Order: sequence, then structure tokens, then C-alpha cells
Amino acid sequence: MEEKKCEVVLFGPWANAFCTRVELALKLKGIPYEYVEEDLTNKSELFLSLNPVHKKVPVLVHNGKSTAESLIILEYIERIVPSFYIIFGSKDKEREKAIEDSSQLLKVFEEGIEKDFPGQSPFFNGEILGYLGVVIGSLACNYQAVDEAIGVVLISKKNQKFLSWVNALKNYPLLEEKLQPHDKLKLKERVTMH
Ligand SMILES: N[C@@H](CCC(=O)N[C@@H](CS)C(=O)NCC(=O)O)C(=O)O
Repeated sequence: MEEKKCEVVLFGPWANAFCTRVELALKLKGIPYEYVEEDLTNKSELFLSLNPVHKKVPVLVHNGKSTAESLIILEYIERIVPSFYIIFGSKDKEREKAIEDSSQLLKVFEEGIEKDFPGQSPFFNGEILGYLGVVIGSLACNYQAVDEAIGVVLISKKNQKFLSWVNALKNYPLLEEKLQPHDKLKLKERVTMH
């Protein structure tokens, strides 16, 4: 492995569903990576040193740190490229670009949802709140408080589908009960951001 060439390296055999899961996430986030083919019938020393306990693929190496288990890797990827955080940390032209990039990613998400759950608005998978709604709702439903606190529009008007899902989720009783009150959260975000 030539770590200097690419800071993200994925180890996995061809046509492995768990590795495909990770590759989809990397591509969705636009992260360049090097793919290293691992032969599971003859595991390399390097691979065994990266995942010495479970010895399973996929393994993702980022800046020399290895992570195993596909779902944990997805969480890790989300942490290294969280688009909303790039928006918070940027200014002027850089922020405009970050907002546009984020909008493009939401477009990919909207298209995927429309393809997999056609005609099932307002919730991703029908009338009942599912896990996807929980994942997205907890992250995005408070967008207005964050927008007002930092003075940007986090969810672009170009992402009407996403906005309508998020607004529907906001009014779902369980989320209504758990989400922080708008004004209190706005105050907290203001303090955190400045
Ligand atoms: N829960 C794991 C499953 C990974 C897994 O089962 N990998 C298999 C290939 S499908 C493996 O590496 N097997 C090699 C072995 O057990 O020696 C994930 O999501 O990453």
C-alpha cells in the first residue's frame, strides 16, 4: 500500500456486498480512494495487521488508522465528511461552494429515495416513521434554528423534496416530543458557533 498516494484505502475482495456498501458511501461523498484487492483464501500480512482480531473485510484505512465493520465504516465516513459541518466552518465563496456541494449530495439522496420508495411521501417509507426517518429527522429537523443562529440556509430551496420530508418529519408526534424547542436551540447554536 502506498499511503502517500491516496489517504483513503479500502481493502476488500471483488463482488463483496459489505465492500460495495462502503464503496457506495465513498462515491456518494466524493471521497477518492485506493482499492486493494484482498484474497480471503490467502490474506495478506498487511491486511491481517489492520484487522488482527476479526480478520474480515471490508477494512478502511484513513491516514494510517484502520476501521472494520461496514456500518461502522459508514459512520466513520460520515464523520470525516459531514457536509453541514463544512458549511459551518467556512466563509464567503468557500461557504457558497459548501452549500452548493451539500445541495448536490441531497439531490443524490432525493433521487435514491424517489427510486426506492416511489410515491411514498411524506415519509421515506410510507406513513409510518422508520429508521431512515429517525436518522434524517434527528439530524435535519432543527435546520431552521441552526439557519437563524448562523445566518445561512443549510437546506437549499433546490432540495424541495428533502425539505418537504423534513417538514413532515418535524410534525410527527415522536419527533415533536423529542426535538428541542426552536428558540432554546437557536440560542445554544449561537453560543456554540460564535
Ligand atoms: N458485519 C461485517 C461482515 C463482514 C464479513 O462477514 N466479511 C466476510 C466476507 S463477506 C469476511 O471477511 N470473511 C473472511 C473470514 O471470515 O475469514 C461487516 O458488515 O463488515
